[in-house]
Amino acid sequence: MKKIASILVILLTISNLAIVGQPFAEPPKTAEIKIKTSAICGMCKKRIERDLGVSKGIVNSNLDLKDKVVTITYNTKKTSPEKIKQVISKIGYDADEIIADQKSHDALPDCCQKTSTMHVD
Ligand SMILES: [Cu+2]
Repeated sequence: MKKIASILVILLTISNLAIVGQPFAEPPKTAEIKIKTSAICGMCKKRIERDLGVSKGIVNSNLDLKDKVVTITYNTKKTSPEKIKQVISKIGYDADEIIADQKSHDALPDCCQKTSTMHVD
């Protein structure tokens, strides 16, 4: 009878662990930020989302071409809004108060550059 009781305790402990998951790991700390960019077209959107996707600490990004605002979910332990803005600048786009890296911007296809007149609506 004692044996059964101890097996029950063990089983309960295991199922508890399974529910809690990793009991000692802290929950991932993520935050969301919205950054205004100088994106113009669908290529810009793809380029920014792709490059952000491979950047350290970025969990998810989605650029809305209507207002050119990219919504980014990031790991607060691995990156910061300042670093993310630098990443966007390095891709070739303005990010809020951070101006696009000139070299990266000039390497973009003509239609994606800020001076482009092809997309004026
Ligand atoms: Cu573009």
